[in-house]
Amino acid sequence: LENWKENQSVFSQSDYIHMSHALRLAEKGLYTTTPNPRVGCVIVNNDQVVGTGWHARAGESHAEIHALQMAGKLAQGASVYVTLEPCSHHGRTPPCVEALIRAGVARVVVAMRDPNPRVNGQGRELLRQAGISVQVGLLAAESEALNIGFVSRMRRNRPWVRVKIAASLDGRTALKNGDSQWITGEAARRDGHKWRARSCAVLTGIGSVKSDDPQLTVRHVDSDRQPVRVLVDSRLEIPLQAKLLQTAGATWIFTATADEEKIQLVENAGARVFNLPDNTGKVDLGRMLTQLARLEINELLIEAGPALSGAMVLAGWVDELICYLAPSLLGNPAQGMLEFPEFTSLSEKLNLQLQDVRKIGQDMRLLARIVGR
Ligand code: AOF
Ligand code: ZN
Repeated sequence: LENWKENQSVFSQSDYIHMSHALRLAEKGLYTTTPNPRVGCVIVNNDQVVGTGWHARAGESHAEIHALQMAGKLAQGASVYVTLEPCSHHGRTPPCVEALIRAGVARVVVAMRDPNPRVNGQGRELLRQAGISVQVGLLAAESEALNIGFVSRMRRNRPWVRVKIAASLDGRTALKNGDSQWITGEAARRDGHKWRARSCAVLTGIGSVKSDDPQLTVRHVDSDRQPVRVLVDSRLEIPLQAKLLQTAGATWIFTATADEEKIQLVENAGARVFNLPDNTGKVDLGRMLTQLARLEINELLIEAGPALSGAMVLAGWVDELICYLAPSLLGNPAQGMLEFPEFTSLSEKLNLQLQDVRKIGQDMRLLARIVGR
């Protein structure tokens, strides 16, 4: 509503309604569009919705093309609401601006500029040059939130990184003897799979492979896409029988060893190996993120132990925490959430901004952004 007041000179209430509709359509691509953004489009002629569309999969038609096909001749003189600036480039598909111009639309309302450097304002420019009225910025924050990973990859050259943690109310993620299955209930675990399903990749560490032998696949969610599984394994210790190598799906392993023989064995088992050492013999986590962005990873979900999660958080690479807290207490000898070096002043603490708190089954879920020190 506040947004509407600010922009009311430009956008009408019905503009808001149609753009909200377009955003709802865009959301249908939550589990499928990656590495492309989630985009929706609504075409309105004489106050009637004559076309709707959303982008389903990279390589397939963009949202505008689906909506234009549905609208047919009624696109002539119509207003188009699209959650991302229409593309001007020849990617896997031809430019949407050309299709919009050909269809003779009168007005295009855009939620957000396309941060892709191949578009980035050019779509708007080409539409304007063709005499089409273009307005950008309606519900921009909502569209950006839906494409937080795509925006991060385009603007920062790294994925949007989330850390998922399941713990007891006193913040314990496993007993001292390692037992951790299960601390949270089934509803929370199902919810966790939704975060996997929308991610391009799920990352874990060698410690978790050794103790839990996870599959890191999406289950319990209606989605036919599996995220890439990423493993940080500095000394390349992954057993060849590990589920990460034995179950179908892509597995990428980041290591700090140049041991060609081991690398060959693991690659023969189907994984892709990246050797990215830092100067202490561990994987260079910052370069790993740049590499993941280069490989078109938008949203990265970390489901790892306290050492790797702690290192990522402390280095400032983590944007968001998804924390499930079970109504149970495990006491001090049990393991904590994140391994940090000792802080001797509270000024060293990491500060978060709570985004959402809710009950899921019997557990509690907190979403928080890491804002720094
Ligand atoms: C749009 N509408 O629905 C989407 C857009 O390789 P391509 O041809 O699929 O192009 C992908 C790029 O197009 C993507 O990186 C982003 O800049 C834009 N996505 N654009 O006009 C859409 N999904
Ligand atoms: Zn397009």
